[in-house]
Amino acid sequence: MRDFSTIRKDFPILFQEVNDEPLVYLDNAATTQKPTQVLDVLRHYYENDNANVHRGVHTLAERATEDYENSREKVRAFIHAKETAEVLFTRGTTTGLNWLARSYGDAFIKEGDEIVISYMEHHSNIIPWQQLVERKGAKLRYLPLTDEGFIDMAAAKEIINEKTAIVSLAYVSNVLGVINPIKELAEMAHANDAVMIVDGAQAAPHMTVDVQELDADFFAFSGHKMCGPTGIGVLYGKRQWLEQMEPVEFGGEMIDFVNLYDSTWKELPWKFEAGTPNIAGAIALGAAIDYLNEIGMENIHHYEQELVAYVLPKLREIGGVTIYGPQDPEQHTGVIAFNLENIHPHDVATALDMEGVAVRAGHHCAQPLMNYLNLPATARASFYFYNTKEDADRLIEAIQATKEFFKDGAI
Ligand code: 7TS
Repeated sequence: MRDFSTIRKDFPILFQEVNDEPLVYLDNAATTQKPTQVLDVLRHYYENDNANVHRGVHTLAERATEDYENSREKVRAFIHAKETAEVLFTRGTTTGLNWLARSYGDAFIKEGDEIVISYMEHHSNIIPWQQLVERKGAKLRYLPLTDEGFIDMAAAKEIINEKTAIVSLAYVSNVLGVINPIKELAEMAHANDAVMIVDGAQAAPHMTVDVQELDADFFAFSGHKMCGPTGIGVLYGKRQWLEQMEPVEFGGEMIDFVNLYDSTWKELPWKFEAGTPNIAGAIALGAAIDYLNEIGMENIHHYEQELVAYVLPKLREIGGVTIYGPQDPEQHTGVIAFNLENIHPHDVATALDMEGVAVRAGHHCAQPLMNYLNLPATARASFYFYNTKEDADRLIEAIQATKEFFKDGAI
């Protein structure tokens, strides 16, 4: 097993000063940094193998195609899918969820059907469904949350019913730090002949994902939140659904025969991948998966939980800090949304940046959640496995300094 104290060395970007202080990067829920192992693969690909995939017979094209398809196999193993035909490369979680609303939605959703999401969803797991229900005369319903930010399972039993056609939920919240009981919710969905769609953007980078064990019908995630490049992501779907769905985009690469007035598609997964794909991105995502596997997803999860158990009590000790989501560190992931009494979260984030500590402030692309919690915004520190207890200490010190700075009502 890799020693977590030396892992930082793999991430060159972390070794810089911001505002004359060593950088502490705690905005990993937005995007993660990239290790040299992934950067090297990107550079190696463009320096040695760059060619278009699935069309050339020349050596570079064969190499590029092989690497691209090997990467699909790495993704399959990473999420424990049955076959590579069920692994579609996308631009990211947002694209995957939009494809589903278009493709699955257009094929299967009827007037009067209900689509169930929750109040904690990211906008990319809300808006595509708003658009779909409008096109179809269907209805969008929200699962309520408990005070600590868990899905209210008693309410879920009522809301997920025979009218439900789709249940689409985040596995891990990008604000509250909760892990949702997807397996149980998938059972509720299936008992009502609905499909279970999982927004895995904040889960795939941090814990073992087994789509078969969860019995998810679809699972979307982004490469850039798990040490891969931007512009590459994955949509997993069970073959039985993907076979029945139409592609969302049409053009090169995805066709079998093109006649003057109609065409036929390639088999899965290629029928969904129109145009030249993000070849380098997919290959680098494969390298990111190799990198994560070498550390071990279980180890990553445990290490991050250790960091949370270290930082949450210290945050609470500061006084005047409200922490959202579960109060028990064991139930809280490395995403920690908080507010400082009487200080606007944007001022908190700016003050922390002055200390070299990068956090996000705002609504975190979850405006319905902010309204539900009656909050204009929060600050958010989000940890990854390359963060350390020293990073946590720097965060705490910077928050204390911020509190001190604003104590005379300097806002
Ligand atoms: N779903 C969740 C739960 C997310 O956290 C995000 C991005 C997305 C979907 C969209 O992913 P994308 O890669 O397609 O953009 N979340 C955040 C965030 O919390 N701060 O910046 C982006």
